[in-house]
Amino acid sequence: MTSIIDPNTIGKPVRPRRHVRTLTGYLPEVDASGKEKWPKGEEKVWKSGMRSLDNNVNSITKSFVNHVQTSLARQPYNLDDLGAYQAAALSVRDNLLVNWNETQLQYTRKAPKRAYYLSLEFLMGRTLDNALLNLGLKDEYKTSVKSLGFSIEDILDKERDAALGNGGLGRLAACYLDSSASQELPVWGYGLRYKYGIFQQLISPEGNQLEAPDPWLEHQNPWELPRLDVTYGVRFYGHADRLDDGSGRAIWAGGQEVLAVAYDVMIPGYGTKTTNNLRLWESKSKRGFDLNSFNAGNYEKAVESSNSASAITSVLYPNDHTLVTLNMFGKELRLKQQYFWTAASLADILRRFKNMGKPLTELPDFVAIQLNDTHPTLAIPELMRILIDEEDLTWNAAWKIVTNTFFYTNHTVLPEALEKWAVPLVEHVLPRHMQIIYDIVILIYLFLAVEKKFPGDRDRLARMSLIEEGQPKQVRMAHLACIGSRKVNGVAELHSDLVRTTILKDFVEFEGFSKFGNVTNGITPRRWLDQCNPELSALISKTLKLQKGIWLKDLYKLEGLLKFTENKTFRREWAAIKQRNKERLAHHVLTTLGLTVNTNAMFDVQIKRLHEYKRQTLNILGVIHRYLTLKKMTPAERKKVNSRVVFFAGKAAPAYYIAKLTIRLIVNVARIINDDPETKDYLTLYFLPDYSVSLAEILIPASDISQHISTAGTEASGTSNMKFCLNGGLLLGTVDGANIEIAEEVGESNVFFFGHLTPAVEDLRYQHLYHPIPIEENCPALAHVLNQVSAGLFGDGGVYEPLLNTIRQGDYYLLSDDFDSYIEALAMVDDAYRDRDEWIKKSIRTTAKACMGKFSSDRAINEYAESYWNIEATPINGNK
Ligand code: 26V
Repeated sequence: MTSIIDPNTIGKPVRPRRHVRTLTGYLPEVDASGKEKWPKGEEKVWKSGMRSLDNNVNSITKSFVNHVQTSLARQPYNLDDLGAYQAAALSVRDNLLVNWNETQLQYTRKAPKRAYYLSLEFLMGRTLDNALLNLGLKDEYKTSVKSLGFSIEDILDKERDAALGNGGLGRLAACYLDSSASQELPVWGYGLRYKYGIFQQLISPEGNQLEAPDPWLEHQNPWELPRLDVTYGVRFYGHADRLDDGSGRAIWAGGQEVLAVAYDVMIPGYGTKTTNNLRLWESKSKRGFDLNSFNAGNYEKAVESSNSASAITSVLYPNDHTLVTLNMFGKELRLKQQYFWTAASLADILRRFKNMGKPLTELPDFVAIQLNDTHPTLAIPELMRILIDEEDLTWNAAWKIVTNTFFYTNHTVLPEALEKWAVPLVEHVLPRHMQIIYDIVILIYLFLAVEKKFPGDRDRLARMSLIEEGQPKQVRMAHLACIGSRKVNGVAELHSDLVRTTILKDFVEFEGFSKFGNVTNGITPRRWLDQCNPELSALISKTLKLQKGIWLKDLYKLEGLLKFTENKTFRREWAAIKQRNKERLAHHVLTTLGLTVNTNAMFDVQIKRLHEYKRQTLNILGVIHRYLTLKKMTPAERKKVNSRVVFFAGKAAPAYYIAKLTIRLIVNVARIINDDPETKDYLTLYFLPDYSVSLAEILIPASDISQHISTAGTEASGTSNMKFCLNGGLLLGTVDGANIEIAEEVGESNVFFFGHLTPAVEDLRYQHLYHPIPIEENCPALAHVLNQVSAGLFGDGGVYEPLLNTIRQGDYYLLSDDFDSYIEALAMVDDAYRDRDEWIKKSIRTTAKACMGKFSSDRAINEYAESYWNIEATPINGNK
């Protein structure tokens, strides 16, 4: 293929920089020595932080009406809730913009070291409520819209979730952005602006999950700023020719060139002026459509390149099994997504760095790049390519810069979830990067280090290699991320230990223990307490006699609640709030599904992606066991039973058959149980469709007990466990992930643990495989439940056979080994709940202790800032 593209434009801003000037009479003139000369009166305004909008109720109302008439071009006497939401959002956005501008200006001037969080997923949820709370303007807006005849709750409810993520990994990224801005840390996020977020989940009458697209950008999105002038070219395919001048350089040319366009999302800190940036890239064709084909009457061909370019950011991939089973076309597109995003982000980061006029060898002094899982690992060979091919650095100099700039967080040790890319595919899509990866293999592994440290240890070399042998050969992204980073971490103590002793063991022996750390995940208390549970937040402030602005930024203060566990009035208020949150959830179920929920029962919640390792199946089989037990009881016996309502929510990856069958079983069990007059006062069950951040905000505050019951050693951390605790919900869980650290904080008497421990898991799996015991012997109670399902108690039993067989044969996730202790743990929960007063004390202790400071994302992000990125808080002048 001949190149019609100038290779020199790749990675460079496509449009030349414009000539910019200062608004005269408004900002200081800076003379040659850097001295500022301010226009009269302006310096005081700027430095006192007054360069913000006037935010009394009157001016808010004016700004609201103004946006209705101008930005929205609507009549003020003809406005619906959606219009009101948009006007309110635009008016709030004005505040964010002023702060955002000031923050970016000061970052440029002060030039602190910055961190960049590269994540393929940012599960932001809704923004308006969060922005109002962070800006401290909720009351003012409430009053203002009320005076205009609207209710703030209805307006907030009109916003669609920004659902650019699958689950925990994407939500963690969102919490970290909130904490970075709240801690005044110079952190930017980089991601993709998917046209469609995670699919919408519908449930068919038979109980099957159906997927529908999530056109979240259907209406104008007030929270993003299109930066149509911030664009970079990104190349795919073509050919890479090494120069034979001994420099190691190559020229990569030809192929397809796609344009990356920036969209900025403002990230306000809580109670600070700092407003950071999340930059999302959209792909589009560089040349629009092909005029020659168009003129020749071939319209399809004319738009082909435009379609293939915009396809890159069209949809977020659901993770789990679709990634494993993707066809070649899907795999190629996902690889293109990853490269498109890392290339555009790196080009942008380097442009900003270069504007400082520093040599590239100083890049690690000013830039830290965090790789959120292996998805952005191509950034490592990409930075090598830029430094060697475009900047003329030697291999060693480039490698030194790279390995001091990147940091890698691992989020799973499940072998099937570790990313690998087929070598022929990488060679085809990114020929130059494949060369660089091979160079790393040869130089680092064979000649430089591994071979010297462990001479002749061929097995070790093969285990550690970046390339896995096989048909086809595959690039192991976790190895590349590890070898190319300065530090590596897991997301909870147990998980980080597993990373060090299993998947990256050889690397620990090679590079030393100190490169491998742990940063236990955290959650933002702003969204996950103040926003989702305003009544509890108010009670805490009243009880601690502290403004919420204080304790929401120092969650360790919650320990002060401990001494109130013995205070009856406080306990009553605490319980009343939980009750109202349960009623709020019941109201939601009534209005969305038309079903009535018994709010006098204990609320038991399991909400997370559907996956065999998370064991929703264990939960539903436990529910069936309870149902069968209730059926055997006399009415008098039943009266003594603790009433329980079980909630499930979560999406299954579209190609994950077994997970979808689990949903079907849950829905059909619910249908039978909820209708059974003998038992329905004691046990009911709901599957709430289309799980989202906003749904979690309703479910979590209403929970008495929540389930985190993964097979030990499989859940890296979990973060919803922390959210439940913060809202006074108790945990039922396995000794896995962050459950362990939560129990350490609160004391084991406030957490209900069950199941085998991590070290036993491998042996049990071995036993299942080589010395299987029939399930009737291993766990008769479970065998009985399975037989009832097979016999058709919940509709055609045959449908569920493939699901039941995963337990009967092999039982990889050890349901039969943990079932009995699970049922025992549930009985302990019932016992504990019977003593309601003691339960409320446990609930208070859980909020106060388990989730005091440790599980705030402020703590987590500070650990990254101090021990990893080496960045410091950069207060913005005039911070509130
Ligand atoms: C991906 C796949 C893809 C192939 C099939 C199986 C499978 C299983 C899991 C995953 C997800 C991997 C990355 C991930 O989302 N990890 C989650 O990260 C959260 C934030 O650190 C953490 O709390 C969760 O425990 C962890 O599962």
